[in-house]
Amino acid sequence: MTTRLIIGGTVVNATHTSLSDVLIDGEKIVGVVSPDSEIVQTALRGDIDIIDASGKYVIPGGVDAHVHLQLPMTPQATSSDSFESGTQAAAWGGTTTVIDFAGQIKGTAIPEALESRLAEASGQCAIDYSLHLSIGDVNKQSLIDIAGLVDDGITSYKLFMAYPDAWYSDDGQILQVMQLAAESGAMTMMHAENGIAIDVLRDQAAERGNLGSVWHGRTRPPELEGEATHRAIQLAIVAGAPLYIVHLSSTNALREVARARDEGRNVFAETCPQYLYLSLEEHLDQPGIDGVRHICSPPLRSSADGNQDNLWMGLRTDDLSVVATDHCPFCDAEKLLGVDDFRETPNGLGVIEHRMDLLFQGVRNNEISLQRWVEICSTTPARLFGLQGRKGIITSGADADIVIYNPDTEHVLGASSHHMDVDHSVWEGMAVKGQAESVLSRGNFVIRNREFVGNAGHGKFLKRAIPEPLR
Ligand code: DUC
Ligand code: ZN
Ligand code: ZN
Repeated sequence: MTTRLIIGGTVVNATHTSLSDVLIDGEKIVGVVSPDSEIVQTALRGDIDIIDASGKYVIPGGVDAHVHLQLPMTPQATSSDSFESGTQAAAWGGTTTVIDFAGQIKGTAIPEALESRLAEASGQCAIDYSLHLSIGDVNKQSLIDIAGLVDDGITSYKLFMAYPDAWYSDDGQILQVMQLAAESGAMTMMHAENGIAIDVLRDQAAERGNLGSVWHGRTRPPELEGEATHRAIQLAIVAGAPLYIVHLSSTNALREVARARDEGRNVFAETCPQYLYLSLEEHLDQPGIDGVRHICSPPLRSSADGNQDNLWMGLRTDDLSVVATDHCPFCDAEKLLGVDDFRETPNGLGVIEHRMDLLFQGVRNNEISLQRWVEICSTTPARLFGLQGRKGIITSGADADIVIYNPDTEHVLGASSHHMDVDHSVWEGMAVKGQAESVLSRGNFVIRNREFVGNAGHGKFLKRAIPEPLR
């Protein structure tokens, strides 16, 4: 087992920042100690790998709680990052844990969905990974199967109020699943958009010949995200279950979450970098390939009402608890399927590599504090999804998932330099300051001084504990 000592850095946890050295034995952190402590002096006299982090931040590896690698979104389009390429790209950006999804499509069984997704990921990942379950068919048998999921370490599942022809669950089905979650302690995640109303708007737009990419946004108005978020919260209250709203994009939905949290409910929400930085006017409302590259669901929102500013504020006030990516990239050939009809575009974009850097710009711009950056990108997602104590924290006993982050490195995001397996970037030309310089996963270097030294298969499947959803 290798012993390593990270010296000279500023250790940033969600709760405090300190000038400490970090001692690693094998896969675990065994000490976060003062540089002049006896333990450091003894370690320095031994056979030890010294990592100099002077002038850098030493942060817990990022936990991206929402990604879609090699997801067959439609018969014609599978998200372009594989488990191998996507987890490598995540590591380049300072993320050391990803949670993807196994999907139970209508008419299929949950155990098979899980088994096949686990087989796809096995041996491919450069960093640790886990799976939520997307539930597309709530019936008698699936309710039995869902109840047993926690024993397999799957302690969270996603339901959909959108997509009536595919993933949709009605309110009764949602309530039943939430009742199970209330019993088991699992976390229910919700895609909160009113899909029935959205489908009416989409049909009406198409009948009028409104098929450009901006109509993807105009037919999914923020009111229908707000309404669904409200309804999901009420159902969770009735069931007595905690609730996690995924990919929250609008002020309308944020208000509903804030109100519930003000009432003391165990309601949480994640937003994504694309909703913090990109907008309907500037990015989605473009002709041709430029527009369809920005189609994701929920859609990019208008900036006219200060939506992005409100989301940053939500991160400050803790009404938004997590930033995940919903990484789901498609190459231009797949995106072009919808260039004449937005409804044919596979939804999603690529961001897994850039989440930590994009949110660090929020620190630089005084939108969030350094500790809050760590909290929303690592510590809270670990806690809400049953990885508390293992991931998202630099403390004795935790996995040695650690990033040496250089706050002074300037770089420009774009397709020629990124490691995501997608042939364009919605972040093209964006200049940022701050970069993961070295990345350790369970004590092993994945990135060392901006060189990839990891391997597919290092990443282990994480069976997760019951989440700790207390506010
Ligand atoms: N929801 C997701 O979480 N990801 C991709 C598309 C969607 O609707
Ligand atoms: Zn969704
Ligand atoms: Zn998603």
